[in-house]
Amino acid sequence: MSLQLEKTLVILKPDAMQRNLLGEIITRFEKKGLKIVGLKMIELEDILLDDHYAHHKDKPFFAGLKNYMKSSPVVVIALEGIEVVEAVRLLVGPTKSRIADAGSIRGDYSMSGQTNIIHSSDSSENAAAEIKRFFKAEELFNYKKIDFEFLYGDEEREELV
Ligand code: FUP
Repeated sequence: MSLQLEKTLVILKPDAMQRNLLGEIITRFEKKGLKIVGLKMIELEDILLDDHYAHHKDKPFFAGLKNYMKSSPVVVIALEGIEVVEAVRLLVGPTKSRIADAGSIRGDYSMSGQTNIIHSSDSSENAAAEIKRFFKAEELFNYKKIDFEFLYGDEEREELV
């Protein structure tokens, strides 16, 4: 079996910003052992949101969702690791925060299925498209991190292609 280092996209939404949760959430990713390869604060515009939430464009909550996502700046983060898309979805929890497991980010910090503080990519294909949507190539960093040999075992490191 071969393993791959992959990337995923996270958005710390306006409510994470307004509720002073940025540091706590970023700390969780760092402590988990995820490598931050891109990070910036941006204001989301209609054109980006129409792409990002294209799967919801006919839903009654679409206009409200866009207004919420534009209500203050957001922080976008690209994270790297083995099977990182799945790992981050588990850390984030399901859309409806009220039923998210305690210990997950939504489970610990949110009560809402709308203002649910964070987005994370739901598949490797979507992660690749979302990272391209939110980051320019020069905003993503390829660097060596000194904890790598302790975060993954030798078998996992050898299986990396
Ligand atoms: P998730 O992958 O968990 O972020 O969930 P979705 O892609 O299904 O939904 C994206 C966002 O749409 C949610 F984070 C919040 C918003 N949404 C609503 O406002 N109402 C709903 O009923 C479902 C989603």
